[in-house]
Amino acid sequence: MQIRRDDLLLIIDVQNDFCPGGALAVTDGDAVVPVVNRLAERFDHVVLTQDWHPSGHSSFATSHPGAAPFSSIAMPYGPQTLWPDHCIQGTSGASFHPQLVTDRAELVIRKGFRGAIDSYSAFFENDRTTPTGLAGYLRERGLTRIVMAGLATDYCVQYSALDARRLGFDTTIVLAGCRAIDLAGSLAAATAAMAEAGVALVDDLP
Ligand code: VGL
Ligand code: ZN
Repeated sequence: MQIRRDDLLLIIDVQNDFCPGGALAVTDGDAVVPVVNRLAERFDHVVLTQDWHPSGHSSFATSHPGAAPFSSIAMPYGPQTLWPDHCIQGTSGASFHPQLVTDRAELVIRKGFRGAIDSYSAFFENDRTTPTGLAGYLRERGLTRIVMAGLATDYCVQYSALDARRLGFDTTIVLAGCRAIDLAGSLAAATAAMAEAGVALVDDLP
């Protein structure tokens, strides 16, 4: 694709807890930082998301006695994977990776800040109906094409991309700028679901 002036780069959750040494480290997660920085220089619109949980969040295994991290439970809004405690508001784990260049970001969407519900997607919480406000922002600004990269391919990037398509945005994922958690085949499932939904999956931008 050819980058246009009204294209948006949406950078998902490039935070310390998703990088090596973090509480929910994604293998090679920090490798996305130079790729994303290079992409950001080429876009006129950059938006970041930040996973931002209160301590004791309902997506944490520690909030469910006897439950193991990476197991799944039934929540009122559907199945929910339980995670190690991560991205707790105000902690260094929740901070952006120190080498991520955030200066040109025009908006930071924080998500997962309600105790009773998780939010993988930049657009909707995990009930798939409670909006974060990002779609309204993009519509009001007249931005219709989204390029995404970040962490993790099979969770927050995938959910954001599927919601973007559902909302009618033209959506491209730059795989060189993404890394996956890959629980039980979740990366292959995510890749198939995104392709099926009309998300363009590209290795890098020319
Ligand atoms: C994420 C699991 C829990 C992500 C966030 O950014 O992909 N995954 N919270
Ligand atoms: Zn989270």
